[in-house]
Amino acid sequence: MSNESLANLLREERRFAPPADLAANANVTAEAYERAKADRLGFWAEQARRLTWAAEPTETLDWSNPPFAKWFADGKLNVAYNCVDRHVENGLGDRVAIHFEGEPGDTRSVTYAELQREVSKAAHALTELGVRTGDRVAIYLPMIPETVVAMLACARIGAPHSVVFGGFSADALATRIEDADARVVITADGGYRRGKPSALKPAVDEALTRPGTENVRNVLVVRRTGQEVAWAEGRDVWWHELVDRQPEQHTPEAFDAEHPLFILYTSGTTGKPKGILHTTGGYLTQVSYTHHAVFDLKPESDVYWCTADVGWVTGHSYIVYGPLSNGATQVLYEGTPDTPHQGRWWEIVQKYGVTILYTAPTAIRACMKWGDDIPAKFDLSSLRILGSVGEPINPEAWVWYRKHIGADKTPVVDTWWQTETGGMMISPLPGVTETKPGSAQIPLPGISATVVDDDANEVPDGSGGYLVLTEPWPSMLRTIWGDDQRYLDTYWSRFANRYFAGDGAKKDDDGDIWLLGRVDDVMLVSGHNISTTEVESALVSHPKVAEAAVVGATDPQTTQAICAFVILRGGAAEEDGLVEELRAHVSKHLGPIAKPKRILPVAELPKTRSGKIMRRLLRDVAENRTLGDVTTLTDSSVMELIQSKLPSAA
Ligand code: 6R9
Repeated sequence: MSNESLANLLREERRFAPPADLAANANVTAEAYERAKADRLGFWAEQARRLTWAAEPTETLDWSNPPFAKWFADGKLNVAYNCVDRHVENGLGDRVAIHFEGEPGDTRSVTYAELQREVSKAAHALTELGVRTGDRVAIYLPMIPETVVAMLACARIGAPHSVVFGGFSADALATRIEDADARVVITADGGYRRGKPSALKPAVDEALTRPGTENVRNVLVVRRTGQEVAWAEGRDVWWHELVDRQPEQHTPEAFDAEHPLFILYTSGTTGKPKGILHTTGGYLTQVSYTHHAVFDLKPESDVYWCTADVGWVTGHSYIVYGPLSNGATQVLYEGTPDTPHQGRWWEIVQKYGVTILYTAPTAIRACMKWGDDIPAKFDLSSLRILGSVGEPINPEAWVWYRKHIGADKTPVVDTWWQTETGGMMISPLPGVTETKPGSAQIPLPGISATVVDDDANEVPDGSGGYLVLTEPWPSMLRTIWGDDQRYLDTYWSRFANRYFAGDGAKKDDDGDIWLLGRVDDVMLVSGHNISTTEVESALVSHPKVAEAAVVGATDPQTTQAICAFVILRGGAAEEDGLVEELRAHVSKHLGPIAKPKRILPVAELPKTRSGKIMRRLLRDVAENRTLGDVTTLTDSSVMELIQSKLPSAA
């Protein structure tokens, strides 16, 4: 990247104050920032007391061997006890923990008392299979209550889990099983997606034929769809046969605060996936606190719904560990948003009276594309807070979300964080912050983040650079599983004593932070660094554009030329002159330097399961190269569709 900081092109003037009643009753007020600033470690020590410890920690942070952190190191606790048992002991056993909604329409409500029995039985079952404290368990399941039970059962016996997306291939699963050296795989016959059963077990069977997976002794199989499965006698065990016959009581053992809780693999653009390691006490402290603060959770009255897949870190932190440690009632939905119709999500909000909704910009843009009339058919008046995560949210999508889902009154909290950060880091607080569409705004209380230039100097307000975290935080990754050197190289070597997040960012004139996409995606056009995010947001602000992905393609004149792929709204047809109109629109909003050289209307964009656009594949297309690794793509046919459109692009 050249020395010139990211161009600061986008201007956003809209502001939204917190609703007065929310501000008056907010869980966290402005005073928290002051308190955390005055005594950051004291602040986190106080948040750790949200949890129930078997041995209270006396030490908050041990940073004597940076960047290898130890938080609350002499404390002991059990995560499953904190997420389940203590609520039952507090008389909340009858509270619903999970309202499960299967894609075919089957439903099941699981109370905290039932969850305690299920987790206890599953913990005994894993022990019967020989799983011991410290052994790794791979989980490859659809979005069903057993997935939550399986994760908590692992946590209960101190066996770190490695959840692998149900959509990943046998190869991807095998690599992850091998890297973590898993002893047991928990899977299902299949799950429901897009109106039909889709199989999971065959991918496990295939993965276990690969070298490196020999240490898997058993496969525990949940029956979800009832489809035929191949069976390896002696290795495969039905969940309902093994788990159901176990005792309903199980004594949780307390583990060290730094005992490994889970490994979660991030795809990365090159090289083998990185196994991000999270531990127990600090992780649970931060996910519990941020879920309470950012969603203003009132567990006795709120119905919370995070639409993420549990195989994404968002599902770990904000379906399983954050909400359950807070005693929340939540919705768990198995399927896709448009099955059997494009109003399915809004039907679910109406049915359960969802008050807090947490989703990703990709889903919001899909809903924009389907049309405003669809959510308008449902009663969404229960909603009081809307959250966004996964990508920068385009200001237009933010405003649409607030207006069409949030009745133009609910705060939208745009939460920036990563698999590596474990929990939310930068976000408005719904009862405190005057929000700005498109900006994650300020570090949460207790979090230290800033934007620096190439030489690690903090940039002044109004300038762009790289996002860094300047102090350790409780839910930070502890290392990359089995590869401390890669941990140092990836996150701690770009700038001394700063965690390098890999994201471009800018500070606006008020000092608020705007995320500008991955640094690898930044474009260099005639000597200017231009963020893909800003050009995409300018395109999405055009009434005919629902979604846009922008890449820099090698260009003899300008180093890189901006190439945009756009999805038109509501199936708007591609008209003569539209491409010119869009180019002019970007030029007007951001300046001529940001005007795309090529704009290509497409039907779909390549995305990961967490909804992130895979720009590197689009760059391959734009530069006429053969495609790189597509194994983490949701739907690989999308690329064929895009390539077939290419000849008309120039
Ligand atoms: C939680 C999660 C992390 C990367 C991150 C950034 C992007 C996530 C964002 C956001 C802008 C937000 N990202 N949230 N960018 N605004 N609110 O997404 O984890 O899958 O590891 O991805 O996602 O680029 O670095 P993960």
